[in-house]
Amino acid sequence: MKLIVTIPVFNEEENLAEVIREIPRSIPGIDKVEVLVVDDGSSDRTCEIAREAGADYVIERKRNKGLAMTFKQALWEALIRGADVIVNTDGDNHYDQSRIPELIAPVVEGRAEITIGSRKVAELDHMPFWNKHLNRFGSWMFTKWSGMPKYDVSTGFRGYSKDAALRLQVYSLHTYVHTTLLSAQDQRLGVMEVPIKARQVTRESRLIKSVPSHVWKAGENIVRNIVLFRPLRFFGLNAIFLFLIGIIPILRWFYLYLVGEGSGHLQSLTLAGVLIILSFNSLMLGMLGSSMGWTRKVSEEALYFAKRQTLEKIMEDHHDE
Ligand SMILES: Nc1nc2c(ncn2[C@@H]2O[C@H](COP(=O)(O)OP(=O)(O)O)[C@@H](O)[C@H]2O)c(=O)[nH]1
Ligand SMILES: [Mg+2]
Repeated sequence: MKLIVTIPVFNEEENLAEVIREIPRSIPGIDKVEVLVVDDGSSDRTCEIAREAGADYVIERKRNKGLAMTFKQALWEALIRGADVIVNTDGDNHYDQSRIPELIAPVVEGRAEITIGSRKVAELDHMPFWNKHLNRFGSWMFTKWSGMPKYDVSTGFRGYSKDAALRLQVYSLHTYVHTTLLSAQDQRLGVMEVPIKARQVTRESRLIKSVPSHVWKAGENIVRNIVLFRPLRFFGLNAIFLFLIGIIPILRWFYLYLVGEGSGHLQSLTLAGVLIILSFNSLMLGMLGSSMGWTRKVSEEALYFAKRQTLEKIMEDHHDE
């Protein structure tokens, strides 16, 4: 069984060597551990440092395409190099790589297809105030909307089975953390949390250029992915909300009518009518989104089989060489 640890990086010359060196190269039950770095157009010495520190594969990209696309590529690059299990970690030394054996254990034993190296964000005393509270708010919204258990959604330290890596979809250009969890939930992949500790990172975040821009991008990402994966829940809740506030003026009017004061109240009845129409519209959008979801699932299934076949072919050709 082969484990490949993938690290998507962007200008990580300061910390990458330490990260790579800390990755355990022998793990019980695993025959081979390899490290694969995907560089996203760094302008510093990241690639050289990755090689010097012992990365088995360094994939260099000349142009920055963002973390989500790089992560997606990293999964595929690991698969075509024969990975049975994949761990993705960050290049900033935030996570303790010595926890990798614990992180992959449920995947290796077949108890889960995806594991999440979960930090206790509430207890991270070194996370800046705004990052921490906005992170917690984002996670709370995400949990409420998705109906998922309360995971540490924004952690990048995760383990994936080969099948999960083939099946996961990344519907984002910014961060992959939310979209992959929703995709896992959508396909009923088994997700488990493994508690880990995270270190303080002093360098500036590569992902969070400024707090408002990150809130905007991550917020947009979450909303779009919820609309994509849980349309009936999103629009249905909206429909119920609109219906409930729309029905109040009608009930009020009905009461007044019963007690003989039913004339007038045209304004509130008009508002009620508008709200109820909007509520039905929202429900219809939910139904439409849900129908489109089935089409998406069919395409995803077709893509999964195509990728699996391509992978088998690549592995066979590799054996023949
Ligand atoms: N490929 C790629 N990786 C990125 C980009 N931005 C951040 N990363 C990497 O993604 C990981 C997480 O980024 P980081 O700055 O630590 O994000 P934070 O921990 O959420 O603040 C690190 O390994 C970064 O090198 C990017 O634009 N492209
Ligand atoms: Mg980080």
